[in-house]
Amino acid sequence: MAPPAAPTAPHHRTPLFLPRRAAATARAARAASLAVRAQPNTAAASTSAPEPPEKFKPPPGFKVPEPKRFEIKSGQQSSVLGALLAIPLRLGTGVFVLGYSPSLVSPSEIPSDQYALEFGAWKVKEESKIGQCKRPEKPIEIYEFEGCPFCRKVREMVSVLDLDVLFYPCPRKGPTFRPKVLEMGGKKQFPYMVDPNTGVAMYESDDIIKYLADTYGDGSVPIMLSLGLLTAITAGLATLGRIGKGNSYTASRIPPQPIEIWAFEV
Ligand SMILES: N[C@@H](CCC(=O)N[C@@H](CS)C(=O)NCC(=O)O)C(=O)O
Repeated sequence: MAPPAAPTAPHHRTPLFLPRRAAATARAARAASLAVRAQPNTAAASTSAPEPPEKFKPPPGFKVPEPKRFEIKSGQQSSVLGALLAIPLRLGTGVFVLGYSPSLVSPSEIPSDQYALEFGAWKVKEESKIGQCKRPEKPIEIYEFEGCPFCRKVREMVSVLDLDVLFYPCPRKGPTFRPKVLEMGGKKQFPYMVDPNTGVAMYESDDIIKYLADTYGDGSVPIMLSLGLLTAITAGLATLGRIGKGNSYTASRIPPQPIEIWAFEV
């Protein structure tokens, strides 16, 4: 059964780069729907030719937007600057996927249908280990909230492993998903993870990170997520620039479908 609709993460993070939100929320939904569509129709298969693969189409009335220069919306500069504080504190842990390695190559080394950054006469070839890692069939479910440093650690690991995740925002006093965590795990503590692919559910950020690394990575955990108290302190300081945003519940409507956000935790 499809998981309940999740409200947009606060941001997700609303801010474009907020990973959490990494959200995954949407990606999870997308993965789930793709997984369902991928099921062969055995009855039809025996009597008729296979159906052509479904094509992705823009919604009716969609107009391709004009490319615009990057800019920060007026009035949002301080908000973005506050969020950027996390980058030096966390050394950009969630920015790079597992085994990321860029190299400058001759343009002829990049297939013509593949995008690559250009750098003078060179192109940037980007490689990672993710292609060799197992992918979850159904999105992993994570109950958490933005201002929680332990949740941030898990969101960084989600980014490192490039996972589809259904995030359930659980801000303080949040009436929607908090009670569910108490029901499922026995206590209101965040983050809480449920992996519907394996039936595993757990609290404790370090345990979740290790579980994700072992199950969907190569078993390694980035150094900035392995430093114990120092990891917790820097993750906590990284949330300071957001001055408490994403901690408390604001009355809201739950969207009928999970919101899709493509992002990563900086
Ligand atoms: N050792 C736990 C600590 C988790 C924790 O203390 N989370 C806080 C939020 S930052 C919490 O659940 N507080 C109770 C609440 O928000 O109701 C971990 O690493 O996951």
